[in-house]
Amino acid sequence: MTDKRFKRTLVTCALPYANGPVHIGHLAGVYVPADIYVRYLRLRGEDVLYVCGSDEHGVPITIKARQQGCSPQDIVDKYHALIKDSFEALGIHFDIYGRTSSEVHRRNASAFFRKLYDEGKFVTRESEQYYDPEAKTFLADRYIVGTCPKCGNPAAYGDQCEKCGSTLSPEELIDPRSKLSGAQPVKKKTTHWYLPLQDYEPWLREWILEGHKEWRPNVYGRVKSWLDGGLQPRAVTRDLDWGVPVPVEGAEGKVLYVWFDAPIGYISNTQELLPDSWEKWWKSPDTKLVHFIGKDNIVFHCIVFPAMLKAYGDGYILPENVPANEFLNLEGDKISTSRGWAVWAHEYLHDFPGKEDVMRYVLTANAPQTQDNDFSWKDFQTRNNSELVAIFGNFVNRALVLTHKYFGGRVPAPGTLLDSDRETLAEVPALAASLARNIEEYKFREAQRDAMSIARLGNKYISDSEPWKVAKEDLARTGTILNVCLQLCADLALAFEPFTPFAAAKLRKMLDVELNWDALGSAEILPEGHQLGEPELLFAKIEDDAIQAQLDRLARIRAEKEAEAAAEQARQVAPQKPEISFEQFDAMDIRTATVLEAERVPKTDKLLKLTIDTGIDRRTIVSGIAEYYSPEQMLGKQICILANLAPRTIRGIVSQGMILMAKQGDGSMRFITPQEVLANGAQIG
Ligand code: B3M
Ligand code: ZN
Repeated sequence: MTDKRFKRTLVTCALPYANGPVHIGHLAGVYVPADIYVRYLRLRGEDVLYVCGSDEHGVPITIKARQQGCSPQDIVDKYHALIKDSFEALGIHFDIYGRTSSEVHRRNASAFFRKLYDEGKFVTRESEQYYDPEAKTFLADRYIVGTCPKCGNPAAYGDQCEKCGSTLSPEELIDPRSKLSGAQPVKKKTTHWYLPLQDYEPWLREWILEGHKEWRPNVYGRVKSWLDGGLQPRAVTRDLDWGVPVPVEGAEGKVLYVWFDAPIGYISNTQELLPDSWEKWWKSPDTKLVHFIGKDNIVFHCIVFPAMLKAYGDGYILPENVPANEFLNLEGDKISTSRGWAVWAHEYLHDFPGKEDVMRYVLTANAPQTQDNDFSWKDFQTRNNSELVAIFGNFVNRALVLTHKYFGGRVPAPGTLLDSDRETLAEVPALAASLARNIEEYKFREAQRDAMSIARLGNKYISDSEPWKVAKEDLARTGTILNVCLQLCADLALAFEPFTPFAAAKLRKMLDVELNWDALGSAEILPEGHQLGEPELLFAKIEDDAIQAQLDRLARIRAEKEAEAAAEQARQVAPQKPEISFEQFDAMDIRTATVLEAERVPKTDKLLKLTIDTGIDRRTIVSGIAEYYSPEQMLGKQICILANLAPRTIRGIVSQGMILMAKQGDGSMRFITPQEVLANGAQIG
C-alpha cells in the first residue's frame, strides 16, 4: 500500500439527500475528489471499497412531498435514481450506491440505537416543542412559518429566513403558523433521547486535536472550536412520521434523527454489498477509513458519528482522515438550490454530452480545498480550450498522427537519444512522484496540475523538436522524437486516469496498451514496433454560443429573482397614519382636473410644471413626478388634485394645489385617474 500502516482503504462519500438533484457544488466538494482518490488507489493496485448512497430521511423530504402532493417515498425514489445516474455518467462508479430507506439499513440503524439504549448510553430529556393542535403532530422548526423579525419577510421558516439569511428560532417569528394546517402552534411537552456528547470530549480532543494535527486546517480548526465551545447532549430522536422508528416502547410517533441514522448508512450499505465480509472493512485496524464530505458536515463526521461508534464499541474503526472541502460559488454568488442558482449535474450532462471529463477537470482545477472558490462558465471554457484541447489533446494528437503518417502507426525505434530527449523523459518521474504525494495528501488540485505539467512538457518537446520538419531529411531522428512523445503519451494515459478517466481510456485504446502505474516515467512503456490504434481527438473546443447559453440561463434566473424581490418590495405597505376627524377630511377639497400643458422645471430631475383645468379655473401645479412620467405622458391626462392646499413657491413657480399620487413600497409613484373620464371639477369625497 502507498500508506504502509494499512492493508485496505474504505472511502465513503457524504450520502446526498434524495430531495433534489446534485449540483456542481456537491461534485466539487465531495464526489470528484473522492473519485480521484479511489481511481488513483486502484491504479496502484490497492484494495479499495467505495461506498455511497442516498440519505432518504429528514424533514426537507417530507416538506417536498407535501408541496408536490405525493409521498416521501415517491420523492426519494425519484431523486435516488436521478442522482445515481448522474454519478455513473460522470464516471463516478461506487461499489455500492445504497439507500437509507432500505430494509437492511432500517434494521441496522434500529439495532444500533437499541444497543446504545440497552447499555444506558443515552439520557432522556423532556422539553417543550411546537405542536400543531389541528394536524395533531409536533412541528419541526422548518414546519413553522411566520414573519422574519429582521427583514419582515412574511414567509420565514422557524429555523431560518431564506430572504435575509438570518438563523432564527420559532420563538422569534412574528405571527407563527403551522405549515401543515395554518394553525397557531402551541408548545407541548415531549421526551427525547440524547447522546451526551460532553462525555466524549476528552477522548475526542486526544484523538483529533492531539492525534490528527495533519488534518486540513479548515477541518481541524472547526473541530477545535466545537470542542473549545463545550459539547452538549445532542438529541438523536425526533417527533416525525418519516424515518426509522425508535425501537423502544412508548416511543410511538418518534423516529431516529436523520443525522443519527444517515452515517450508519455507510455501514448498512457495506453490509448490503458484502453481507459476509463487511466487518473487515469496518472493524479491522488494517483498514484506512476516509470520509469525503462538505464543510457543513464536519461536526457530524468528526464529532457525532465517532462518538456514536465509540459508545457502541465492538471494534469499529474511526476515520483516518476527513478531507472536507469548503464551498464552491457560481459566478460569484453562493449556490442556492431554492433560488435555482446552481448548475445541476443532470442538466450539464444533457447540455454537454461527451464532456464529463471537462467538468471533472474544471471542478478540480478550482477545488475549494482550503477556502470557498468560484465556478464561472468563462473559466470553464478557457480551461477546456487552452488546457485540455490546446495542451493535452494537441500534444497527443500530434504525436499519434505523425506516427501514423511516417511509421504506419508503429512505435518507431528509439535510436540514439540526445540530451534533450533524455532530459525531457527524466522530468516525468519527479512529476509523477509529486502527483502521487499530492493525491495521498488530498491535494487534488495540485495533483492535477502535476498531470498537466507532463502534458505541457510533451507539448513543448514536440514543438521544439519539430519532427514534421526533421522528417524531410532524417527519418531515424524523427523516429526517436516520436518514440519519446509516445512514451509521454503513455505517461499521460496513466497520470490523467484519476482526473479525466474518459480521455484516459480513449488514450489507452489509441495506444493499445494496458498500463501500470510503476511504468510511469519509464522510457520503454511502449516497445518498438508496437502497433497503435487509430488516432482520435481527446477533447473538442467549446464554442462561445454554448457558454453564452449557460450565461443566458443564469441571467434569466437572476432577473427573475430580482423582479420577484422588487415586486415583493412594492407590496410592502406603509403603516396606517394617526386617526383624523370627519371634519378634517371634509375640509379637503379634492377634485378631478385635466393636464393641459406639461414641461420640465429647468435644472431639476424630479419636477414637472403642469398647467391644469380644474373646472374652477386654470392653474399651475409643480409636481415631483418627473422620475415616473415624462411631460408627454402627462399631456391630456385626467388626474385628481387637492385643490385647496395653501400655495407654495417651488423654484420660483407658485404651485396651487397637489396631484394625488399612489406610492408603493419601493417608493415608485403613479397618479390616480378616474375609471372613466369625468367633468373637470367633480368633487371627490
Ligand atoms: N445528507 C448531505 C448534506 O448535508 C447529508 C450527508 C449525510 S452523510 C452521512 O447535504
Ligand atoms: Zn429575514
